[in-house]
Amino acid sequence: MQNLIQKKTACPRDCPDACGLIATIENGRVVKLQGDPDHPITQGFICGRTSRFPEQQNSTERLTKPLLRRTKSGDFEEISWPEALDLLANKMRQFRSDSGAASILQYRCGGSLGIMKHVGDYFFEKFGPVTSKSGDVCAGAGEAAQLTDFGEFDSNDYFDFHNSKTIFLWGKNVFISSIHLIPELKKARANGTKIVLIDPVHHQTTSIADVYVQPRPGSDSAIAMGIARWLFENKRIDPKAAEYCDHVTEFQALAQSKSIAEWAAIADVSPEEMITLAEAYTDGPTCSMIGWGLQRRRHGAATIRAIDALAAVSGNLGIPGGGASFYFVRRGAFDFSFANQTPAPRTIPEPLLGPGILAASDPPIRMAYVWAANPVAMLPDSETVAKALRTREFTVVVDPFLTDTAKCADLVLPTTTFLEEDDYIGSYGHHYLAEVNPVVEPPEGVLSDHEIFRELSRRLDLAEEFDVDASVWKQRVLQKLNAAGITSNDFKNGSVKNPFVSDVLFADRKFGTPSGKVNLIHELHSDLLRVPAETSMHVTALSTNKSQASQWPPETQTGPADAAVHPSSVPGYNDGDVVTVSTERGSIQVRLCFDERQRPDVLLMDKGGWHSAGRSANSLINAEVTDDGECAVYYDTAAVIS
Ligand SMILES: Nc1nc2c(c(=O)[nH]1)N[C@H]1C(S)=C(S)[C@@H](COP(=O)(O)OP(=O)(O)OC[C@H]3O[C@@H](n4cnc5c(=O)[nH]c(N)nc54)[C@H](O)[C@@H]3O)O[C@H]1N2
Ligand SMILES: Nc1nc2c(c(=O)[nH]1)N[C@H]1C(S)=C(S)[C@@H](COP(=O)(O)OP(=O)(O)OC[C@H]3O[C@@H](n4cnc5c(=O)[nH]c(N)nc54)[C@H](O)[C@@H]3O)O[C@H]1N2
Ligand SMILES: [Mo]
Repeated sequence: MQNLIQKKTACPRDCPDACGLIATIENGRVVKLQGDPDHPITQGFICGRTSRFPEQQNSTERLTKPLLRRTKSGDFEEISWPEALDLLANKMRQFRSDSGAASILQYRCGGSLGIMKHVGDYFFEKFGPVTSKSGDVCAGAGEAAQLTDFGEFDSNDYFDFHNSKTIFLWGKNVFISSIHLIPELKKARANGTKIVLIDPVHHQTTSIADVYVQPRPGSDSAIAMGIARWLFENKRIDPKAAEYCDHVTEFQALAQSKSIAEWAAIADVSPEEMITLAEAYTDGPTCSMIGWGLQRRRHGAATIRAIDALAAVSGNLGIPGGGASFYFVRRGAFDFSFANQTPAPRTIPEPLLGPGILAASDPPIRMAYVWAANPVAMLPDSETVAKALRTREFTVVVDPFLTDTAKCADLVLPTTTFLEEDDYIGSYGHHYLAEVNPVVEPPEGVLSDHEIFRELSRRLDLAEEFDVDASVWKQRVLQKLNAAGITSNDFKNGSVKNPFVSDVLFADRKFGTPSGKVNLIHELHSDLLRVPAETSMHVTALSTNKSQASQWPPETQTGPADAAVHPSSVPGYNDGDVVTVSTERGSIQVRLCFDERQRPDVLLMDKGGWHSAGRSANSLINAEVTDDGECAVYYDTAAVIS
């Protein structure tokens, strides 16, 4: 056990838990990752996908040389960094002077939630600004909904649910997406808190739920309305609701426009289940923990608004143990006052990236710079995204690995992993901030995103601001915290709690809306007011504990992907059959896995399968935006089996 050293860092992978990590290093290689026992959320344990990450970190699949395809039909060849950076800088300058900076698109997603990645966005702002994305495929609908309702989106303290009598998990699989909630929810339950799970997909979180209902996908607004109707009928509405909510009368009229049985029918639950839910809801304080899945649907924003309204009229906002928690303010403690001074000349809604690039004109998108993202595998309509990137005059992809997206590039730049990064993170699942430390050196020939921008800045007359060490930017983003008495030293031994948040959000019942009151939803789209005629299966590709989005070990990406279905939805087929799933977007082969616990209208897959291996669910998914917030409609594409 000699030569082993341990260093602390934090995990900037796209996950609400944003863990504190302890890396064990042997001869310059990370050999083990563990949870930091001192981190208040991590409490010493981490997920399988990240504890296994050292294999990916040290794998021979890591890119270490820039790769260039000199002609569209040619193969990649290794080139030197100076050649790669000169070429890239020349292209950027050329497109900007010929067609304007709008002819360049920069796109990044969840490869790292590091705060320093925003400095990269700012680099493109100062160079251009260039075309960028609008909306958010991950959480856009829920964020837009809560902005409309409350004027902001944040949550009570992470541990506040220990004050709840009832916890409603609206479409949340904590066994995959928030594993550090598992012991805490178990503890709450042991102390008498009731846990209610509402999820069309049967999964492991049912094992810690006292009540489980499995409604029709996309029907949570009907559940919220059914519960609200029961609350009005049984006089369980907060008598003071009108003092801090607008539209109480109209909301009541909407909830009472249908009977409880009618709302139950829309949600495909029994009236008895609806009443059980309503009774549980009134046994408060009741905290609504709203997952991210249910808003990635056509009416995703309205869904979250209905849940928000229920929390408001029942008196559950602004009290310990209450709340409608969708998101925790992640970046708010960091200072970005220098950025976002000049708006992008053009934006493309993120879910429509593929068709949007192809349709853009005046100027067309001539160049794309994709970093910390794998849009071919992860955005809807994989094939169109791939085509859009392949057909640009110059596409650059920056990634540690040769992903589906990198394969569409003209130039691929190898970059660092989170174990080689120097950064800060916040979290969208709690209020702790942490420092990301380079625990090892990157492989020879690999530059961090920051170093790439630094090199480009020298070639693009931006050196004065950008040719500086990462530490300079890290100081700059800390200015707001400094003013609150927190310095970089406070991060050295682990996490720092965001000093700008309160334990109970909206304790004064003042909201950031124009009227200062909650803006209750009082209209629903006609689709949400009737039992849908269509009953076909919908492709539902969800997070899996085996990977972070498309970041799978390559050996897992062979053969047809698994698709779990209820046997009754595929008459004539057997468990294990390899079949074709087709949608109006495309088709792929899958292996059927029968699961009697699932609804017949759901075809369940792992998210993040590789397009190049024929395993990407997104080659089946329509590119479409949600009712608000430009989130992706990931789970509403109907499929047939043949
Ligand atoms: N291991 C692992 N962890 C991850 C990720 C990963 O890829 N792998 N991804 C990360 C990312 S990018 C994010 S955004 C987070 C959150 O990642 P998500 O996977 O979005 O997490 P959940 O909030 O659990 O939301 C998924 C749940 O929503 C449910 N759902 C879908 N539609 C509906 C509906 O109409 N109604 C209701 N009630 N429920 C519905 C699904 O059945 C599922 O159980 O997790 C992160 N954590
Ligand atoms: N069908 C379906 N599709 C989905 C979802 C779903 O539920 N169903 N979930 C959606 C959600 S919630 C999200 S957030 C998106 C996620 O979409 P993405 O963020 O595009 O997903 P990843 O596959 O994690 O791709 C991130 C890439 O960044 C690379 N990377 C890691 N660190 C760095 C770094 O420091 N710098 C650079 N340059 N690269 C780095 C990784 O190697 C990886 O290839 O996917 C969405 N797609
Ligand atoms: Mo996400």
